[in-house]
Amino acid sequence: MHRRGFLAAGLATVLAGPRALAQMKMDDMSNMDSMPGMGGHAGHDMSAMQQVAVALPEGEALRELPLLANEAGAPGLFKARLTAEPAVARFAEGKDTPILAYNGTSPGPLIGAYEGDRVEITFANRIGEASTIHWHGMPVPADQDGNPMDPVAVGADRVYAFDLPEGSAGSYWYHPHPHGRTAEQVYRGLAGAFVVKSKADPVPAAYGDTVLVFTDLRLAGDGSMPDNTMTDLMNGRVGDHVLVNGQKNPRLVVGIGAKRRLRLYNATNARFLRLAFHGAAATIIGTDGGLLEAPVAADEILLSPAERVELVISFDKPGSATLTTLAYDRGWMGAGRPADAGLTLLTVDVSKNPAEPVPPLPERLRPIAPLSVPAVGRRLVFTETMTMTATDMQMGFLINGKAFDMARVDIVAKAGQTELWEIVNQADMDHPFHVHGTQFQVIEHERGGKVAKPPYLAWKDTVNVARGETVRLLLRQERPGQRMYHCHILEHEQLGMMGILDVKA
Ligand SMILES: [Cu+2]
Repeated sequence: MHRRGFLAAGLATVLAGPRALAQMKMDDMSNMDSMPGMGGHAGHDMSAMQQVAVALPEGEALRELPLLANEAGAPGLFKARLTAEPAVARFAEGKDTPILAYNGTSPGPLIGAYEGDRVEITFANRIGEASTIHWHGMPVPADQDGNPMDPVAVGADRVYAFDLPEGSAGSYWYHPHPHGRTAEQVYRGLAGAFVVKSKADPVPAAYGDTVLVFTDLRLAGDGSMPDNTMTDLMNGRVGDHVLVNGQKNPRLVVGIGAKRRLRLYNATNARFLRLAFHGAAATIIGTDGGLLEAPVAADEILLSPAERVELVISFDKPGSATLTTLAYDRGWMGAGRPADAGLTLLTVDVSKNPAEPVPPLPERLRPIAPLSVPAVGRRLVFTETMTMTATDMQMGFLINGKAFDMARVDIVAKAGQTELWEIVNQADMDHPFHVHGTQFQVIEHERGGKVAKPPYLAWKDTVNVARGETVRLLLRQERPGQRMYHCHILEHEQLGMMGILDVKA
């Protein structure tokens, strides 16, 4: 066996070599063979990047996400059923797209509950392979958090039950987290938003509360979703269309002077969204784990995979306001870097008719207590490797030199103890770091010897660690049990960039 390991630094050179290209083509061809009905679609292999994307209709009225109905007849309880099953969506005219859906829709239904509520959700797995539901960012017990160690078998039901603590209001989400199948189940459609609300919300109700879930769709000529290619496994899957609540560039109409509260979710597998509002002023009011202490004006926002941000948008100019993407270089391996700048994700028509007057945004939103002196320090180093044999090429995505092993505990921690985590990205791509079960506070970014503090204190469960960057954060797990931490480019998580944190009581 001829087997060699390549360090990340050598990766680009190796990919440019003819042998690597040939191997990747072979790999994509075998993908195609396993996909019935693919017709002449060339996939996204390295030699066929000029493929024409299927056109999607734009400019339809923005659909609000369907709400998951609460079946509990009692106050303080949220009870419902989420069934994951195959469904058919119509993204492009005349083309049926087989997808995976929660309760028939993708994104899944919006779950809205209040701080203090008890949540009991029965998950019915009808997708034909094991799955779980992970409650991304939520302070739920470890055995209710949909770990890969707790699969829900094909055809089985299981109840996820947890209490939403006071102070937990925030923009969370839910998605599968089964061993080795997360990336595919998510890009095929399984993801939804879970908003925990506070009964004493300082943001004026007149702003509304609109959830915008970004997903990333790739369609073959026949309307089906192609399997992941080698390029997708390396970079994470980036599709051809960024959708908002399942629609391409939908339209919203407001009167001049209106303010809108928007919760933006990056539910894509791997697309980095550097966002800007044109024609309207954006103010950040919250992050993954809820409101900031005070609003912060923002010209642009980098929303890496799995991150969320809460905005208030002021529509003070008549005409068309748009939410668009700006260029962002997150490190791309090989050919086929997607054109990520200049996409219009949402268009808002601001009419000359004045909106009903609304109260101003309060100057203070809520206090955030800074996490204090850490008792323990940890260092997690992200690297990428590639192994080539005569017949195969495999990417590896490692933390501290190791690929994920479900039978191995990587870190043992103590519940209630504050820790300093240093996430060091020595790889050639950005990797958004996520840890389950809690919210953390980023205290420092370091790059090229320069240390910068974040512009505001915030609760986060996902933070981008740019290539060559070190991010330092303070973290405290309150509940015992095993937690996952991983890169939220789901293909990277699947290829090893994940570890297990065991929190002892
Ligand atoms: Cu990654």
